[in-house]
Amino acid sequence: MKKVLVTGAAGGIGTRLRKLLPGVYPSIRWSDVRDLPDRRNDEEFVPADLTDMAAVERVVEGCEGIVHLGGVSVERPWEEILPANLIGCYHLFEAARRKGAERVVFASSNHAIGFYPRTRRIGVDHMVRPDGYYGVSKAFGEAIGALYAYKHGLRVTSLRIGNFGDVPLDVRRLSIWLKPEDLVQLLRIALEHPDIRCEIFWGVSHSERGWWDNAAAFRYGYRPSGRAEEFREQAYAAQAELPADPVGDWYQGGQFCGMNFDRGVPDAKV
Ligand code: 15L
Repeated sequence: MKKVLVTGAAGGIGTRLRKLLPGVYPSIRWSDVRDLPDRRNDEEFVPADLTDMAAVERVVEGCEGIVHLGGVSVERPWEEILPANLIGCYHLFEAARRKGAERVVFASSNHAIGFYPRTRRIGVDHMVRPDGYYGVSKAFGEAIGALYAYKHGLRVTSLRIGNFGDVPLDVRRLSIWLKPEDLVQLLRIALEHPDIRCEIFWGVSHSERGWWDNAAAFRYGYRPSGRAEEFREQAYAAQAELPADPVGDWYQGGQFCGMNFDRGVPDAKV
């Protein structure tokens, strides 16, 4: 990769990647709508609002690989999700096509499938079950990624990220935790593996209680170093402080599932 662009660089994952990626890729352009916290002089930063096509084209120019973290990263009203996550995502893929980028890694989310119960083990061939507008936007991103892969020749990987951080924060996160170094491993596969055309990987470290079949990522060489169960006790202690959530505790998407929940099927157990 001669040059890698990372959008959404001011967010939580982007901020961590600013520490982890420079040792891997010598030339990285960081972008966000807001300035980077504690930006260093040796970092290339190009601001861009994802709703502005011309700005997105400028930011993509000259980049071979793109890691698209940009957009809203939690459940929000549709009026906020639409411009940032759907229109912005279209702009990103279309700019990548126009400017001749080779690869895009799309930061999808477990919330694209949040309405599967925790009793189910699922793969990437199960139909999406978004647990909110945010989850819908991630399913959209995966779909438009596939379009640009098969119609326009981009190499596209969607990472359905579980929960990124140093430790699993609660019992649900024991099943979906992604250690930062394991994300870097997945990004390297997505940006470098010669056989990638269009893939969905689960962004999750090793979990004995995991819900997702990550065989595709393993086939490409993914070997997660994070082991969620090592944090079992602290995750259970944190869980004990949380209120019970009759909807969220049942589903993989957790509390996002219970937001604005009415006439849903909490006891359908499917
Ligand atoms: C996500 O997709 C969010 O970006 C993050 O804030 C967490 O809510 C995470 O999922 C999760 O499910 O824990």
